[in-house]
Amino acid sequence: MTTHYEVHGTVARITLSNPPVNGLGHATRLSITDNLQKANADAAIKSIVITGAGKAFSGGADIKEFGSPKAMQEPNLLSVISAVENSSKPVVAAIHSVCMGGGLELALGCHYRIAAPGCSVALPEVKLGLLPGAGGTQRLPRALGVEPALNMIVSGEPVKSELLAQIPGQKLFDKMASSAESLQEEALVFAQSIADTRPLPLVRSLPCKHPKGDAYFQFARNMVKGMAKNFPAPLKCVDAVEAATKRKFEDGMLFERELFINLMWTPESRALRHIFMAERAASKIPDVPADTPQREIKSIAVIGAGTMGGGIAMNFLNAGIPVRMLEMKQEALDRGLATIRKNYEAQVKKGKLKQDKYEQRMGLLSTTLSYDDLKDADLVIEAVFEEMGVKEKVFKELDRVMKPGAILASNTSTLDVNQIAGFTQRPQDVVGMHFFSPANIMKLLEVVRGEKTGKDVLATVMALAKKIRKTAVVSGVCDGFIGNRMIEQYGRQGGFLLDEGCTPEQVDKAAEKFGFAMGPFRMGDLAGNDIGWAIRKRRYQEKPDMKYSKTADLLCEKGRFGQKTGAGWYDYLPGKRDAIPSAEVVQMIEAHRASLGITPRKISDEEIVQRLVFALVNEAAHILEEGIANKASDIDMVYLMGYGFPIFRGGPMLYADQLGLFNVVQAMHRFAQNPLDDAKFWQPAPLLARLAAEGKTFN
Ligand code: T1G
Repeated sequence: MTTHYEVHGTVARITLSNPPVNGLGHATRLSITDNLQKANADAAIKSIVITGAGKAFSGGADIKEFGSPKAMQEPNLLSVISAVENSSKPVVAAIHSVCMGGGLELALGCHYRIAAPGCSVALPEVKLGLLPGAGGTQRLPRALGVEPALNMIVSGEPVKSELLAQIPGQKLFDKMASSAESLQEEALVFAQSIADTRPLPLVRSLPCKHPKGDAYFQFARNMVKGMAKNFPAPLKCVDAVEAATKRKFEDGMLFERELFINLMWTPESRALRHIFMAERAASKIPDVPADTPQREIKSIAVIGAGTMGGGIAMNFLNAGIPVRMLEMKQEALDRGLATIRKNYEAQVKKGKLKQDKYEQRMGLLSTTLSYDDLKDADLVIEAVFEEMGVKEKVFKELDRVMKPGAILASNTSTLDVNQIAGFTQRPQDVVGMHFFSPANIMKLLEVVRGEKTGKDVLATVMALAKKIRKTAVVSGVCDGFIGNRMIEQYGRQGGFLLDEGCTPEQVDKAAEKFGFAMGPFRMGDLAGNDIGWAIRKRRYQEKPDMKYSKTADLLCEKGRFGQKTGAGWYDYLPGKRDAIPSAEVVQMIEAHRASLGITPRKISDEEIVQRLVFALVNEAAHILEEGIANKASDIDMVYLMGYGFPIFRGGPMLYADQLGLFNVVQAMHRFAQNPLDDAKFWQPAPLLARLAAEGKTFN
């Protein structure tokens, strides 16, 4: 049963009941039409109410059905909405909480709509690379007016029901309920009141015009072109709404359908739908049941008030959780506090944060120089110097002072969390929480699971990550976890490409044309080339047979660490961040090639991109088969949220799937023939080789 049917006097109420958000999957659609027929066949029924159980009226079409025959199986959503419009008895939509996508389209097919205040109303299909595909682009402009409707459709953003009800002339809501609690009662009374009256004209029969027609839509196209780089859907939204003002309703519907189906098959929509599901799947850990008891987190301690410590603290302050920050010296605390204050004041100045909110957050922050003051915190996160000796001291202290049951987290970006846990008597309470700089901005959080980390600790940290609006991905313990381990191979390929004939600018431009926010060399200059240098020095000790280009070391030996030293792979004017190609660096690279007897060759952008991206894919396949990551979509989330992989491509694993793993492996065999590259690295990971041979995909 996915809808309930009840009779109240002369009113039949159909309640969608398909948790968690009343997605309009096939079974639900069928149940709606069955109950509509039932109400129409019952002479005692004079009017009908449709509403939703639980936390939504309806979150729209069932995204999980997309790409399967079920999504189009009759009655499809268009048929359901037609059945509502053709009902011989008036149908009233009683809307609350969430009314999105196909859910709003269903409501627009009803004869009347009554809404509770505080309901989030949206047509968010554009965020999935689509447009409303069940009449939303044709009915919403008729109900709301062309401009407010187009804004909602192109942005996909929710608007509160009470705001929509205030739009002059709007016919979206015939009545606003006084509260969410009284909605159902008021809907039944309203349904009775209209039972024997002539129903209002259907939304589809309302006029739809814009006074400045062509000029307005041209303006709208120009606006959308700017923000829709790489995404085809927003412009198609404009086309569909314009059709509502120019074509008969039926023709507009056919046009909308054509656009919707075309968008459904674009790689960009495939990517966005993949990300929607991947983001939610990331919080599910295979061997940690959803109902695993969580520890209560009422207060947090942060060790270290540097850039990371301050950014980490802000996440919790923003979520209203008190934070106590510890440093070894008062001036370090003062500096850390001043940085947090500066960050907030900048947001207040930009109007992104209200003054009272800022003060409330600062009121939640306290500082101390003594570990003893931390003992009551429920979770402590250390963000001290990335050196095992320092971590040892910190965790031994934490083990001494923290109350039993406190979670001890390390923000380490590469060090062994098992070894850190070994410094304590409570390894089950130790976990890695790897934030990405700037920690209060970057959405990614790698949750590093030690061998002994408790399942309740994981469940607690994953839930807390959601609370601080982070996308948390669980990683096993290895050097670099998921993202840094992958980016190391990406960087190695960048170095080889320089040795073989590329300039830093050529590699960066190819990567940025592919869609990376920043190519490897501009990114190195931003993050600091000395970070990679330190890791390579460690590598040369640990893995002497791992092949590296020496170019990056030569650069660092010249002190060219990047923007922070005014010069790196590129030159920078004082105080400016624009990367200027450096003749000195090109000469350095050419001299280095000559010293190796390498004759530079012309390398195509395609080869550059394939070597950079397939290096990520191959390393990720190893990470997956070693169980460091639980699923391929987790790896996509890491690389999308933390490393600037282009959203419209859905992540390295989805991108490889869409290219075909067979083609990826073929390219890797070609790269392995190149004597200047690392043939050993290009042996496809066994998992990748197997999937390619079987014609399968990662996801
Ligand atoms: N279909 C299937 N499952 C959905 C879903 C949907 N539309 N929306 C949410 N879920 C699942 C989600 O995967 C998660 O599952 C659980 O519900 C809670 O989600 C023809 C074609 C509704 C505002 O784009 O914006 O209609 O992880 O964690 O924070 O024109 O979900 O528990 O297994 O996000 O309270 C258009 C997308 C579809 C709405 C609730 N609709 N959803 O937020 O919970 S296309 C959307 C959301 C369409 C028509 C077209 C949010 C929410 P699990 P959650 P939340």
